[in-house]
Amino acid sequence: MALEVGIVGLPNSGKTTLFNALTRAGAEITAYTSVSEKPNLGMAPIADDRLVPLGKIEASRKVTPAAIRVLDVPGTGAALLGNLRSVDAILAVVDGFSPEPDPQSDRETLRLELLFADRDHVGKRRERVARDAKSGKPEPRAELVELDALAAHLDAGGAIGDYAGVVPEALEPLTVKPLIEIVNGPEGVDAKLEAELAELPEEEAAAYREGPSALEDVVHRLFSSLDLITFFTVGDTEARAWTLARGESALDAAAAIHTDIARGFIRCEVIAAADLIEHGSRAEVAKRGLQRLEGKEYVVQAGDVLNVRFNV
Ligand SMILES: Nc1nc2c(ncn2[C@@H]2O[C@H](COP(=O)(O)OP(=O)(O)O)[C@@H](O)[C@H]2O)c(=O)[nH]1
Ligand SMILES: [Mg+2]
Repeated sequence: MALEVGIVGLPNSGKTTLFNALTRAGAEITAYTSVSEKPNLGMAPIADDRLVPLGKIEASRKVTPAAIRVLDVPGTGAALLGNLRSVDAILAVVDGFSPEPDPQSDRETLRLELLFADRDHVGKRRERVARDAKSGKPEPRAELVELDALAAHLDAGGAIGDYAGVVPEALEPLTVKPLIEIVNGPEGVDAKLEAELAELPEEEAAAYREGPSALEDVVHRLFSSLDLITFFTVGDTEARAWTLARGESALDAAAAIHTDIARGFIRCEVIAAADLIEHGSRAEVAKRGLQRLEGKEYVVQAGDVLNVRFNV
């Protein structure tokens, strides 16, 4: 399952513009929130400057960056925000570009919208579970007890994030997800500029910018808040980057590539991408003793190039 992030923000804060910048999907931008607006779903490639040099070394026919699923929901109603329950993290867009932006006030409004959406969700789930509990089954009755206690905490002005009791797992509250704030404007991430640059060929966009893309910073913040790492697979067909949670094993990495590869896992050759790029070939890296053979339990390190030996 690819990592998934949801974009939230007040109307016209630039959510869809940021979505386009991240995914290059060219979704329609409207100055007003129209009722016909649908959630946008796309994949955002993650730039990594090691990928092309790695592909050159193995003469890979294709270079594939790692990607994140991005979901852009219009508006902040509880039902719409409910589409975000399964995301791993939230990107909160705050207007920093309009003539008199007020990020502090927008941030607070958005925080309350998320709180409200969670409260609404707890109430709805409580109603449903209460109906199920009438059947006398033990699970809904137990969850109802938990939900009643949580609802009382929320009614008393508390938030899910500061609740000391048990939060039923199925609830997936929005307010406890990692949240990365993006101020959209010249002082933060200029989403409109980035969306325009995303339409240009890579080199032209790079030439236009003075430094790295502001979107790279967004991705870095996402990586650090979710504690993710990148690993690579490099062969003649494809050089590819993948994401993994820090601490996950070579077997987890294999499963991210393909379930068959995980099932037939034998061993895994490991080289640091920096070593492969520096020495220019697997043979040269091996000669220097910089290639290792690891088992399923090996904890993958950021920047590892993995070659899983498997049989099916
Ligand atoms: N000047 C400027 N305009 C922006 C920026 N981001 C969005 N806009 C404009 O603000 C309006 C609303 O943007 P949109 O992405 O549709 O906002 P959403 O309602 O949050 O999805 C559009 O007219 C955009 O062109 C920005 O960074 N700078
Ligand atoms: Mg929009």
